[in-house]
Order: sequence, then C-alpha cells, then structure tokens
Amino acid sequence: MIKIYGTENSRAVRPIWTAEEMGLDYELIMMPFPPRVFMKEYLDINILGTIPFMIDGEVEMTESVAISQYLVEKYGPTDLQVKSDEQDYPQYLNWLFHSDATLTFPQTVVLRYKFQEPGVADAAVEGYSRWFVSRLKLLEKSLEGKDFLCSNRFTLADICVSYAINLAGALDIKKALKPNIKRWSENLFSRPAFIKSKEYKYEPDQ
Ligand SMILES: N[C@@H](CCC(=O)N[C@@H](CS)C(=O)NCC(=O)O)C(=O)O
Repeated sequence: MIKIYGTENSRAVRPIWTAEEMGLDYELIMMPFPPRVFMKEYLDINILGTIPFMIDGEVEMTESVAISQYLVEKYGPTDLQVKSDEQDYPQYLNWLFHSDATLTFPQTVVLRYKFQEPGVADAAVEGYSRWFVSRLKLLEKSLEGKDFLCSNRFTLADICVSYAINLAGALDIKKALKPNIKRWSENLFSRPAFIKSKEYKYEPDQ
C-alpha cells in the first residue's frame, strides 16, 4: 500500500490532496514538525528528514510535486493529469516546476527566519517575502478570467501552485492575495478533498 509521511501545513498537502481527489487507498503517517528534531527515527526512513516522503513498494520519493505526478500517472487515468498530447501540456509542466522552483523557494527562507530562527536574519524575512510576492505576477496574470491554470479544468497544476498560496497564509504574507489569486484559491480551498487533507493531524500516541 502507498505510505505517505507528512506534517500539518507542509508540502505533504500536495500528495495528500492528490490522493484524496483520486480516492486512493493509502496510509498516512502524520509526524510532529520538524521530525528531524521531534521524531529522529524518521531520519532512518528519509535521510534528508524532509516532508513529504512516500513509499510505494520498492519506490521511495522525497519531492512533493514528483510524488503527486507519480500518483496521477501511475494510478490514473484522472483528469488531474494533463497528458502530453493536450495543448496545455507545456504550461502544465511549467506550472508544476514553477510551484516549487519559483514560488515555495523564497517562502522556505521566510519560514526558517520568521519562525524557526527568529532574530537571526530579519532582513531576509522582509526581502524574501517581497521577492515571493513579486514572483506571483505570472500567476495573477494567467488567472485573468480563468478558474483553473490549465486545460479549463482542475488539475495537478492547481494543487501544486495553490499550496504556495496556502503557505503564504501560514507565513502571514497578506500581499499574496491579489484579486485573481484570491478568487481562484478560495474556490480550490473549498474542495472537499482539500478540506480533508487539512484535517489530518499529528496525534502523539499515533
Ligand atoms: N522540494 C521538497 C522540499 C521538502 C521540504 O523542504 N519540506 C519542508 C516542509 S514543507 C521540510 O521538510 N521542512 C523540515 C526541515 O527542513 O527539517 C518538496 O517539495 O517536497
């Protein structure tokens, strides 16, 4: 059975939300954050200590977008996947990479210096928050008059990119909620599968 390791509000939301949308049977292990400090035995499972981590038989994966892509491709067919013969396929790929390489990258710096090591690099919190907001230009423009990023339907691109908006809320980056992004993300975050993915919590005696 597919096994996903996660923590609340982490990038694990991406594969969990994906699995919920697809109705997959999977086992979820919720951990305290960060597990490298509060659940050190996790390092024996994932040497990086990062979240999420997925095991599926012989398969082990550490990247939230790649895990989500693996789930739709291996356990589809599902409309969440944009196939290579569809017109929006290049855009789909671009959004999947954009979601982490461009959007959550600056957020990681904010998370670290705002919450994990406050006072160590306050200028980085300010600078990378601004950088993140500036990098939302493409998303805001692309959503003009649209409910979804690709192929006029809800896809993995919406899941992976909107996670950055969800994280912006947790990081209190209010300027992220530009009008189109606000409308689009509120619609996505009202989906039952997303709401369910946020309900999973770490229970100490789990
Ligand atoms: N590129 C990886 C990044 C994984 C990652 O850094 N996750 C964060 C949580 S969202 C993490 O593991 N933080 C805990 C730590 O660094 O100890 C992915 O998308 O899954």
